Amino acid sequence: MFTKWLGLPALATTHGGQIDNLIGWVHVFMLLLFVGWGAFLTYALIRFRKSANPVANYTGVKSHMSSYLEGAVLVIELVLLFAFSIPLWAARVDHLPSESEALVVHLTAEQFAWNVRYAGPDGKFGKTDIKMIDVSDNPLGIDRSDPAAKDDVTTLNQLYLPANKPIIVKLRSKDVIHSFNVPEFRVKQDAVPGLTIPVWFVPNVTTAEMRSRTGNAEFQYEIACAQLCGLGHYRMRAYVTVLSPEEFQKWMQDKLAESADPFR
Ligand SMILES: [Cu+2]
Repeated sequence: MFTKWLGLPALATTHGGQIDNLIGWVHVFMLLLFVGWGAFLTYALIRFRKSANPVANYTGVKSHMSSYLEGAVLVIELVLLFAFSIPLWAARVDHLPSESEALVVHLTAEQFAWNVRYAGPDGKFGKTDIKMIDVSDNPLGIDRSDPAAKDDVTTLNQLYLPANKPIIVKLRSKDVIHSFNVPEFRVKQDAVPGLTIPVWFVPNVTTAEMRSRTGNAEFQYEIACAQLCGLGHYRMRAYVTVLSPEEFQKWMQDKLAESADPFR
């Protein structure tokens, strides 16, 4: 319900609703606080105006109302933190689905592009070597002599995903801090040089479905780099295409055939 009220982007992952609920409840409580403090300020301005109180009152307030109110605000904030935020954070960050049930994708950010890598049919990512990095031919330095690397599939700025399957994106960066942000997935995570950071989600609306839902035939999920990462930051965007599991299989087969025979 909050997704509509707050005008948030359309939802396209299973956990997205929880994030929107949290954002929504924070808005509701902040609205209550705003109205409450605003009313108190107005009351204080009128009640303690100079003309009604020519002489200072040395006794001060005797009621404990303000302490109770502050206690209530504290309780609400603790509920937000412990009942909503921390469990949601734990579910998103600590409890990753097992890699055998998920599709693992390596996503390596660099100035100013997103390198996508799939393990291929063997499910194993082949070796990489920094010495083999070639900006135009082999941006990830994949060692193709490693048998596990032979069927690895790479793409540039195009992330294809199957719907209704847990996806684990392993984020890396080759140079500076970038950020993986797909608004419809309610996912945003920095890519930090030297670290491999997993992000997981289950996309549940295919690109085709979203196109018919929004009535926009050109709709694309977009990765917008969410950290100012250099002069070319504005053009560091990539597209995410969510396919049905069968379409994804077919896409993967085509990619494999293409890399086996690049001149076909
Ligand atoms: Cu960037």
